[in-house]
Amino acid sequence: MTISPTSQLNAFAQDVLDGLSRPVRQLSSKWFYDEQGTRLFKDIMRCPEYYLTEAESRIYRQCVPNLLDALNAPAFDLIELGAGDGTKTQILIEQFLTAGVQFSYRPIDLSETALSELGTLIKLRWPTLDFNPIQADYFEALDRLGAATGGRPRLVLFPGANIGNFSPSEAVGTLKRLRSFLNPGDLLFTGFDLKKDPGVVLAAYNDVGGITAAFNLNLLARINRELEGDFALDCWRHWETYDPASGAARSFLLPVESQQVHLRALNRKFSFRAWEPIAVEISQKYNLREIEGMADAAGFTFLHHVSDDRQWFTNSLWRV
Ligand code: AVI
Repeated sequence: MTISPTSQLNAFAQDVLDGLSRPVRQLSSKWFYDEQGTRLFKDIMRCPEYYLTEAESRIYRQCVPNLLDALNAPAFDLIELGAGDGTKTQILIEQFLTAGVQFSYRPIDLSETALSELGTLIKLRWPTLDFNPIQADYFEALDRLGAATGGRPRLVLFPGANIGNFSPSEAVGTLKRLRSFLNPGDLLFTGFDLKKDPGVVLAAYNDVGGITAAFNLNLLARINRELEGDFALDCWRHWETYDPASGAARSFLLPVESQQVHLRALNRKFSFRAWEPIAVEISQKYNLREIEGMADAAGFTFLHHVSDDRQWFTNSLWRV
């Protein structure tokens, strides 16, 4: 298979080509999540060092009265951006049902596998729940949903510190765009990882089992698989940095020796010097004040934060 560099380049190929051609090489973390990457990310969420998932689950166990109070409506639409396996959301669903409110559940995810697994689970647990998944990227899905809700407010969940995988300025742009799809009175509940002991952050992205390393290296393996690349995977190392001033945790892939990589499907070769990095992910950490400033910059009204007891993670509730 040869993908023509002009017309038929798919989005992945185009992104890889652009990213590897930059003076400081870069690959987007959005490409981590092929089947293998999705499996590895599930394993990361079970790592004892990766505190984020458990912290947000604890928040979900306690935030429902706040959410219902802010919604102040007998019925609403629950929209989830990046639903994944929906484990945490089930904590919310259970409590909404116990509270006797009417709601529909619209998870949005790019992964068909994730949504169909979620569907099986939901149908089994709550067969009568109004469940309607959308397989698309966030904005395409919101566009498809349209503005008309029959007067029901929407509660949009943006879980898992996914917003941290954008730089702060990209995050504000994304949140502004998100707001443009919502109606006055709609709510956005976003998970943010908080600035904390740098040792705790670094450990979360450097688990002793090496799962994060395997997750990041899978991106090169994916290039090998899908673009007929020949990255010598054994020669690459995962490297994590954390800058406590900016709050940016960054992941890099580094070759231990110089090498030339041939992407046969693109008919392109890339030379790497030893230890020349490829930047693959930002996982931005914030403080509460910075988050409130983002709400403002994106045109939302900040309502409140629900944080875990260690103040490691927060879910911030904003209104349009
Ligand atoms: C999905 N995202 C919020 C994760 C994070 O923490 O940035 C992705 C991840 N990368 C390495 N470990 C987890």
